Amino acid sequence: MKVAVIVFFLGAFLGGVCTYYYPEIDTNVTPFDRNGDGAADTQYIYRSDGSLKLLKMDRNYDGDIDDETEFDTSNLPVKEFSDDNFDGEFDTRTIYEFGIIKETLSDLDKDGEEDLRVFYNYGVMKKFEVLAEGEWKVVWIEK
Ligand SMILES: [Ca+2]
Ligand SMILES: [Ca+2]
Ligand SMILES: [Ca+2]
Repeated sequence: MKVAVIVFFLGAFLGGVCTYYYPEIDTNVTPFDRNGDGAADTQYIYRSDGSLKLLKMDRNYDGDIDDETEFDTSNLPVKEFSDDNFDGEFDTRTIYEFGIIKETLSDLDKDGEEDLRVFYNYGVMKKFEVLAEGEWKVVWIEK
């Protein structure tokens, strides 16, 4: 009886673990060659329900991914990470709201800390802020 209970919980636990990891394993990766040079430079990663989960791009065709966009289950972008100096580290983060760009945070001097923020309203640039001496300062705002 006791053994059966333990086996049951062990089974439930393993089932839970497998369910937890399963969607990651099940994701379907489709490579694509945007510039037609014979080398894949784009990957579409789909969820098991068929929706797009991630779009990974090698924008400068050097073989390394430098842009990753995450999508919600309606195929709308949620977050994007980009490596804008192509050194292998993401330095810009873009946040989307209802599929439209809302905010961009960049590490311009590449010291690991974000120092530029750009705000958007309905996808239109509205405000620039830079981090100076530990404080965010508005450098441009739409009048
Ligand atoms: Ca290519
Ligand atoms: Ca690249
Ligand atoms: Ca970088």
